[in-house]
Amino acid sequence: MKNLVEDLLKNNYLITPTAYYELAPHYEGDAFSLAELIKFAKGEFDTFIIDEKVVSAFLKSKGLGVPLEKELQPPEEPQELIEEKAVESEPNVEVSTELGEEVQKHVEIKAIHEESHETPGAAVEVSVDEFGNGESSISNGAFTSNGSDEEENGVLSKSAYSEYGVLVTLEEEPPEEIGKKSYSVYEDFKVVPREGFAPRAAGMESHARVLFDVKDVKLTPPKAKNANGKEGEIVIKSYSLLFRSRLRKMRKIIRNTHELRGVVDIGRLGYTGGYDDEIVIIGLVNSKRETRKGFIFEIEDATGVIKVFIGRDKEDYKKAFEVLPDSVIAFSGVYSKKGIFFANRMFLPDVPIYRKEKPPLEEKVYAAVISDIHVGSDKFCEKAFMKFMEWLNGYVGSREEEEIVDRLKYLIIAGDVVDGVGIYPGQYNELEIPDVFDQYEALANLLDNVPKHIQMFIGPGNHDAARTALPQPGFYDEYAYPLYRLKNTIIISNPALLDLHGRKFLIAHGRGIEDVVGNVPKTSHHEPAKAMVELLKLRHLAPTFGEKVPIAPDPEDLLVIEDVPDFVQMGHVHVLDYRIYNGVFLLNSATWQAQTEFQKMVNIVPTPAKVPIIDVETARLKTVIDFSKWCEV
Ligand code: D5M
Ligand code: FE
Ligand code: ZN
Repeated sequence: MKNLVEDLLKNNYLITPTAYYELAPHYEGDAFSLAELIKFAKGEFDTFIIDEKVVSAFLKSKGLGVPLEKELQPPEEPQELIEEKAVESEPNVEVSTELGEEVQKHVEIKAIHEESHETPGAAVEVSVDEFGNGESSISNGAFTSNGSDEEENGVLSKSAYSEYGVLVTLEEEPPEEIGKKSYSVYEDFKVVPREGFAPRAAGMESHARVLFDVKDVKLTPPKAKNANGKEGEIVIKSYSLLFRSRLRKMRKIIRNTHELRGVVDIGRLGYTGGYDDEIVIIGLVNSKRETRKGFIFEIEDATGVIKVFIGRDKEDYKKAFEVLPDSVIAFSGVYSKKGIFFANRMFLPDVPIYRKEKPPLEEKVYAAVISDIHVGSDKFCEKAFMKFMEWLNGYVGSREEEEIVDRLKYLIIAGDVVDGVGIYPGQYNELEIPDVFDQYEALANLLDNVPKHIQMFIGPGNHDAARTALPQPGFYDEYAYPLYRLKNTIIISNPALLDLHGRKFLIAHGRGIEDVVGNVPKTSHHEPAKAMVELLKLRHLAPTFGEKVPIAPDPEDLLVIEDVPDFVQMGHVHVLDYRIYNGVFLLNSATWQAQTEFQKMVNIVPTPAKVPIIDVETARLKTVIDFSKWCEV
C-alpha cells in the first residue's frame, strides 16, 4: 500500500500527524498524486512541511472534503462538533448575533474543540494511569496516540509518527545496568576558585524577588454539575473560564494602552444602529481571513460574536497580519445593520511607547541569562559549559570579563535544563545520559560550581520533567530534586516575573515563538527576537489554542503579559537574538546544545555556548561571553 509519510520523506518533505490523518485516505484512494501535493505546498505555501493549513487549502483546491469515514473521527467527538467545524470553514460573511445561551454554547463548543485535540498534557496523564507505560508517560502525547505495534518475526516493534510525521521506532527501555554507569554525571567536576578571587558581587546584597510565579496562584477548578464526575465537563468549563479570564485581562490592557473610550459589548451592537460616532469593540479572534478587499475577522466577547471587516485602504490594515488566532484585539468603526462591523482602525494590545525612567542604581550589577542546556544530550556542549563554570570562578580571558564577573550577581536559566527522555521518538539514540534522574543529578553537579554569592533562578521547558502544557508550575520534585539541593537557587515557573533591583524581568521558555513563526509574515526561527516582539504586542506568551503549543485548562489565563516588563528572556529556539521594542529589551538566550539530527533536517542552526550578560540597571545587553570554541560535538 502507498505510504504518504514515507513517500514524502523520500522527497524531503515532512507532515504533521493531523495533516496526515486528513490526507492519507485520499492519497491511498488515489485522489491525488504525490507530485501534485508537493507542487502545491511549494507553490502556494513555499514550505516543505505539510501541516493542517496546507492540507485544508490543498483539499479545497482539489474539491475534496475532509473525509467523514468513521475510523477517521476521534470516537468521542459528537456529531454536532463536526457540523460546527464544517460551518467554521465555510467562507461566508454571515453574522450570528444571537445572544445569551447561544453565545455560551459557542464558547463551550470552542472549548470542547480544544479539549478533544489540543491537550496532549492531559492526554498524557490519562495514558500514564491507564497503561503505566514508562515511555508514553514522558513523551508528549502526540506520539502515543498514533502509535502502532507490528509483529515482525515474532518481535513486537513499536512505531509512531513524530510531531512532524517522521516514522520512528520506539525503542524499548534497555535493561538497567547493574553496577557502574557508562556515562559521567560530573561527580568529580569541582572547580576551585581562582586564587585570590574575591568578586565585589560576593559583598553585594541580592535585590531580587519573584513577583509572579504560577505556583503561587490559587486556582479553583470549577465544579461539575454532576457530582458523579464527568471529568470532561470540568475541563470544558475550565476552558470557558480561561477564555473569559483572558478577555477580562486583555480588555484592561487594551484600554490602558490606547485609552479607548466608548467600548461596546458585542451583544449590544444591535442597539447602536443610529449612532454616527465611532464605537469600539474588543474581542477574542475566532478566525481571520484575507480577501481581495481586506481582512474579515470573527470576533467574540462574553456577550456575542461578530464579523469585522477592515479594508486594504485603512492605515491599520497591515496590523491584521500580526494577529494570531485566539488573541484579543480591538476595533473602532461602525456597526452596519447588516450585522457586520466595518472597522476604521484596529488596535493590538501592545505596550505604551513611553515609559518612566527607573532611578539609577548605586552600583553596577550584572545578570547572566541562559537556557536550553540540554544536559544528557549527546550534543550537550559539556566542555564549553564547564569552561563557563570556571569563568564564573574567576578564570576570565580579559579585563572586560574580569569587570563583569566581579559584579555578576544573578544567573537565570529559562528551561530545557536537561534533554529529558522520551521527549521525541528516536531521542534515545541521541542521549548520552539515558536516565532523567541522572540528567538532573549531572546538571546539579555542574551547577554546584556556581559561586554561592550568585543567586540562581531556574525554570522548566518542554524537555524538562514537568507538566507539558503551559503554564508549567515547576519541575516534578521526584526527578529534579537535585536542583532543590543547590544553594542560592530559586525554582521558578514558566513563565515567571522577577524583580531585580526594581526592574521587571519576564522569564519564559518561549514555546509561544512557535505560534508566531509560520503565522506572521517575515518571522522565522532564525530571528526569534522578532517573534518575541509579536508576542509582546499581543501581550500573551502563547495565544493560540490547538496548534503547536498545548495550553492547560486552568480557569485563569496566566500567560497574559499583564505587567509591562523591562526585560524579556526566552529560549527554546536555540538562537541568540535580541532587540528593543518600545523600551522593552527582548532577548533569546540560545542554548548549550549543538545541532541535532532533527534540527539539521528542518534547518534550525543553533548558536550554542554564548552567555548574554545583562546590565540590570538598564535592563540591556552589556556583552556576550562566547564559549563556543569549546563546543565541538
Ligand atoms: O527546541 C529546539 C528547536 O527545535 C526549536 O526551534 C523548536 C525546534 N523543534 C524541536 N522539536 C520540534 C518538532 N518536533 N517540530 C518542530 N520543531 C521542533 P527544543 O524544545 O529544544 O527541542
Ligand atoms: Fe531547547
Ligand atoms: Zn524547548
